[in-house]
Amino acid sequence: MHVIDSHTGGEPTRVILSGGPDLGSGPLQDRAACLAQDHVAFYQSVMCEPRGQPAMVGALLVEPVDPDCVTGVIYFDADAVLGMCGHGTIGLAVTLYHLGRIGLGSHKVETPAGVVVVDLSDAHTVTVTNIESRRVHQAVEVSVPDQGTVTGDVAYGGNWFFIVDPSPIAVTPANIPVLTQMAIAMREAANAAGVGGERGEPIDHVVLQDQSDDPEVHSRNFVLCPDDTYDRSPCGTGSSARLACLAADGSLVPGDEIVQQSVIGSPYRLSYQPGPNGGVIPTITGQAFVTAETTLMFHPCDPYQRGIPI
Ligand code: PYC
Repeated sequence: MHVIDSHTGGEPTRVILSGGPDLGSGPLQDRAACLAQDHVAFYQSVMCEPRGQPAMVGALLVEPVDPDCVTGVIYFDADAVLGMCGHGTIGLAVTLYHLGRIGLGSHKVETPAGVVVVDLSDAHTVTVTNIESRRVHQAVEVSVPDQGTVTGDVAYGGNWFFIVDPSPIAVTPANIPVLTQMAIAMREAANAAGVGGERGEPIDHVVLQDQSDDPEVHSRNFVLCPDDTYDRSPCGTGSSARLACLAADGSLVPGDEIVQQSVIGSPYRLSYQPGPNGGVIPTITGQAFVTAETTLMFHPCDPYQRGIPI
């Protein structure tokens, strides 16, 4: 299996160029459902140690349905298939440029959540124009064991987010283990209480927002991913969901740009335009760097051919 690894603001992406499963030629949502149901062993073997690493997101290249798109892509982590992935899309664009498959400028990419646009301004810097994002519930109260009542917004940015602002504790690297446990408990409590999307979609990510001491930085976030790792980047889909909340609150006007930092301090520049359905069309600018070109091998006698289960 031929893969190229990159990181976006510290968050790893593994683009699978060949050797992935055949998911047919239907709509990408159907192909993503097929990956989730029938190919768990594939995505765990590629994401889990010893071949993968914590927090890694896979990007399986597939034929797009829309011929205007340079590729189709289905994202996944060690635990779940994702609707969309912002840092992964920045990593994908930089990887395709590295391979000479695309040039600088604007290109469309098809994801299960819809068509997004990547704009490469240099070999590492990419602006993603995401699918329309929206807040669906404001100030939902959830009773969380050992934390009491936690209040958060439910918003969609290509994945489903429970966004808590302000975070109950400071968003700092030293607090990552505690933030992780708190966010896992919030996600479990929200899902147990039936808090989620309009059609009962479960919460898959939790965002904890904090202020920044740096006047150039609007805020810092901690983002919990489905595989219980934290996003090293500020999370493109989470930032999109957050932009939808800021817009709905009237706290950010269309076109104004803010800098959002992750818990490790890596930045995205964010802005939005009003969407056609009452939400926002987010733009996310970040940088990615290719880290490795690898051929993964899966020996039939290898006891960890399928990875170490998480
Ligand atoms: O950047 O959208 C994102 C993302 C989702 C999960 C990890 N990163």
